[in-house]
Amino acid sequence: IGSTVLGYPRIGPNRELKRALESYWSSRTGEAELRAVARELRLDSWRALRDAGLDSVPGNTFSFYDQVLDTAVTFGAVPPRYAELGLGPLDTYFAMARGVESMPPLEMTKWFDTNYHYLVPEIGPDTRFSLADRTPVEQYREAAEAGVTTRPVLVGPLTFLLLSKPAAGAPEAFRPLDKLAGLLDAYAELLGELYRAGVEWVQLDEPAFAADRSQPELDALREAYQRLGALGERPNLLVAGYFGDLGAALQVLASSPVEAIGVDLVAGTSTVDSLSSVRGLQDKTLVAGLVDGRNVWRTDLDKALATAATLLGSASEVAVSTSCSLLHVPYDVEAEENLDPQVKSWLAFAEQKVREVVVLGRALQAGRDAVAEELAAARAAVADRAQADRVRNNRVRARLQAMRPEYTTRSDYENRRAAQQKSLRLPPLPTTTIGSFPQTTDVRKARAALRAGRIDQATYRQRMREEIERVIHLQEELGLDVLVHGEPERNDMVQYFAEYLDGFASTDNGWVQSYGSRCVRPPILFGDVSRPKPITIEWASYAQRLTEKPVKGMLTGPVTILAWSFVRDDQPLADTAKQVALAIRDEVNDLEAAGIRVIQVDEPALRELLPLRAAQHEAYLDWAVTSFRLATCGVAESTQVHTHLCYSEFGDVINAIVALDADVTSIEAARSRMEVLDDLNSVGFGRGVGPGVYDIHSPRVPEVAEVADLLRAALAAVPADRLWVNPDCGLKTRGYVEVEAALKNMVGATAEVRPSLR
Ligand code: THG
Ligand code: ZN
Repeated sequence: IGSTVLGYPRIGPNRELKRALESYWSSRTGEAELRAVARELRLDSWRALRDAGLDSVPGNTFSFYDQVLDTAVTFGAVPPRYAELGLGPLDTYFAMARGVESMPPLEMTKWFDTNYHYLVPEIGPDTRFSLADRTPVEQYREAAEAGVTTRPVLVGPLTFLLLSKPAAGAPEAFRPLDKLAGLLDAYAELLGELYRAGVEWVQLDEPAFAADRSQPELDALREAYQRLGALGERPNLLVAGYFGDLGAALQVLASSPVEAIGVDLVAGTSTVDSLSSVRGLQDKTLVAGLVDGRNVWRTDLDKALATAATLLGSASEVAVSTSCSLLHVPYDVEAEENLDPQVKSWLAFAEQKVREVVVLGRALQAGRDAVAEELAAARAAVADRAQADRVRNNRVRARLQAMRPEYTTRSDYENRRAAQQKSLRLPPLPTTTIGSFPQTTDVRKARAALRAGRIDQATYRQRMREEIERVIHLQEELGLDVLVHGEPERNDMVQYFAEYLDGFASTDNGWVQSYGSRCVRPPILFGDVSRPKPITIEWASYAQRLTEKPVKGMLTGPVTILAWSFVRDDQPLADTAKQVALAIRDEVNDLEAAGIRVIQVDEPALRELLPLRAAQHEAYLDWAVTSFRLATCGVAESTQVHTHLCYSEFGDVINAIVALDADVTSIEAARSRMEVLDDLNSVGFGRGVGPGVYDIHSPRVPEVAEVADLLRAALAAVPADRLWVNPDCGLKTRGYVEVEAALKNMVGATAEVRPSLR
């Protein structure tokens, strides 16, 4: 294998795929145009990877939406309700991904601990796997015709089933893993076809084994790779496990007949030490994930080579690779014209990481002298970053050193509640929204015009003020109780804050796929964090001056800012989190001083950053909770602290939600019919809660009766004096027509339920 990467971005260096998809979805272009764009993107990246000098080029890394959805389609696991729509193959695929008028899409959730989302396949006792689609074979041929030999990449059968959920109506005891044997038959058929097409190597991704797995799951892994390994006609198999240490799964794979194992030596911090006790690696290729596939720092090549040297005896071949697919980083740092040159010199995006892998591979094959210049350049960059003044801020460090327990505690909740009620005088079942209102074309245009220098600051601020005024008046007309300014000035809830904080850099084109055609531009957190001046006070206090009702100040919490940024790798995440928390604390305190009596600090990514292994949960939750409290505990009793958490799977973090000690917590619960409220009760959550009374992820406007029913259901679990009424997430991605109608019904339902409380 020599040198390789486990995967590559596919959205296009200038988001060509995003544009082609959205144009196809809006019927501005047809299938042929979409397929032509996709083909060009594939050819460009295959050629680029080959020309960069990789010994093995990954194939089948393209997707029109998501690789897990692709796997489901390849093996015929299309739920009947989508097949029955009677659409062509591509539109059936998009119906599963995005839904159609008559049918919601598959559920979407986070891919391990990344900010990428996959679609959750539904597997039932009746699912019949088959080789239903031959895209992996076709793309191998497509690359071969263009003169590039590729190594098709597939989601592994275990990871596929472990990420799937039981289809509705499956018996209680059914697990998707029960269908492994049938799925392996279909994989076997695909491997046979790939072999006959001339494929030499196939990569099977099994990141699910970087998380804790039961003995039956490890047994299933053994069974699967014994079975696939025993096939007579098959390519060589590379099984890649990434996002952490493989633990016991590494021995299972080493004992199996697969030819190569890919390990993540960046997130898998104990893998190198464990290798000496793994039996059976001697006749295999070890694909060493030495270059971080999901962060943007230049690799310390000397250190990587030293690590590689310690591996040389443990396997028959040591190949060099990225720790995981490069899907999680932007394409090319050279495209950034406005990045500070010093910070830029410390960075490597996907293209640069491919170069690093090639250099490491050459050094291992031909010796360090063969790449002396590249090694020297990397050494200089790493040394420059290590001693750079701008990375350290002694004031921030001293502040954290001086941190005392009272920085992270508030007075008793009952006292706070009384003080807040006196100040806010809210009716029972107070109504509010999560913070953002629809981002109109005008608002986006104004932001773009400011960036491009077509309008000046004063004009821009005037536009934003007009929008805020409109949103405040709308909320007053609707009769909401706690208002928001609507966040027209924010592009993204993390990027916006990063642009105003010291220690962060922002990119112009550093897009990373989040789901489907949607991308984010994660900021780069390179140094100690501080807030040079207030960020949101001007907008919040402008909004507050327009109304008698309380306006809620809206901030993003420290954990979410970390989760959705590229973070520094030169200090513990916990330390970085506390620095961010101090900056947010300054903003919280300034909002209070400006007369804002309700302040919401959102932590939608609290669950996402939870480590994959349970042994690390406690340490993570400890610093996550401390950071939130550090951000929010600087205010008076009478100031009401809210938080908002997305996604309703709280199981592992539910105690942490209690520990955040927010006065009011809003969560997604509309889709789970308020079940989360019982979970919260079971851990003694006795604070205000806004369970989200309608699902904003669909354009459907809820009926008054429907919302009233949900409110009554919620009142069965939460006393009236702690229940809040709100949509289940921000309204940014919706349109005004449906938002006005939905909020009107929400307020109407509240008015209908309130009299029964007296
Ligand atoms: N911000 C960031 N990460 C996130 C979210 C976020 N991860 C989880 C969740 N929210 C993902 N959701 C989205 C929703 C919409 C978009 C991206 C992620 C989106 N992006 C625009 C696009 O691709 O066209 C670009 C936005 C921009 O102009 O900055 O619509 O909220 N960081
Ligand atoms: Zn949300």
